[in-house]
Amino acid sequence: MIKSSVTLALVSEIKQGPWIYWHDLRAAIQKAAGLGFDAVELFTASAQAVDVSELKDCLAAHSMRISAVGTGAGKVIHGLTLTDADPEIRQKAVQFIADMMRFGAQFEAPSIIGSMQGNAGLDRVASLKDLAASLKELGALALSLGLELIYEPLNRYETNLFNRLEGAAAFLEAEEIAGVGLLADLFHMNIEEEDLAASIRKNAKWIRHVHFADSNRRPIGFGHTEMNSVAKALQDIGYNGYVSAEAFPWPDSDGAAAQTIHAFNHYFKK
Ligand code: LER
Ligand code: MN
Repeated sequence: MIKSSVTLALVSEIKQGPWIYWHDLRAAIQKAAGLGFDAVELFTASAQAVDVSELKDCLAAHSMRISAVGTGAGKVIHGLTLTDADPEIRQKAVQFIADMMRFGAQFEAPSIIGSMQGNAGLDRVASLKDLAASLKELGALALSLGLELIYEPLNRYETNLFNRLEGAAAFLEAEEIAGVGLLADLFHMNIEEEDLAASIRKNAKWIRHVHFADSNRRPIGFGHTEMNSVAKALQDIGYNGYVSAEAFPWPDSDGAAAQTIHAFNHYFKK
């Protein structure tokens, strides 16, 4: 069964971005549970930013789960990426992600590598070699934690590494990287893919998580992405992970969350 999730940003330095709920962990979990979401996806400043037992209590009180944890704060706050030219920075990036993975694993939540992938430098072959080495190490860690790591192709304005599911899947396969699957972010896909549903079908075996956002990154229903075929593709491939709203809080957090669960129920709870 496909499950619903909504994002929560807890990084005080970041004031805007594609997250539905902001800053208040307890209030967000309570509101998300009230609307009927299955889970919350966390964007935190670091692995230490959230008190584990407090979060566990809060989730238990509302029968909620953590769908995934984002690692992007490593780049946004600390300037770390897996493809930096400086090996010391790459090593710190791996460490930051590994710490986030251990944090998430306490909630059976996989970690996402989005902006932490960085960009290929002038020597693309060398950058891809660095990326493969890090993903191998982190994929092995994910498997040892009983999880998989989720790698996210981003649109061309955010990375020059992999913009489409197909290229990322071919890379993981060619490099024999174990323990790493893909994230299908419908916003990035709307920019890069020819046909979202066809790409989902073609790359079905790699998809571990979905970011649920419309063409303009507002909640689904507030843009022009043709969702019927996307929802049908996810259902047809037997996807049973989370569809997680990583969208702007438009018109505001509560309105965005309400629209998202309305859209989720419409497309996935028929
Ligand atoms: C992260 O999930 C994402 O989609 C990126 O656009 C954030 O930089
Ligand atoms: Mn995303």
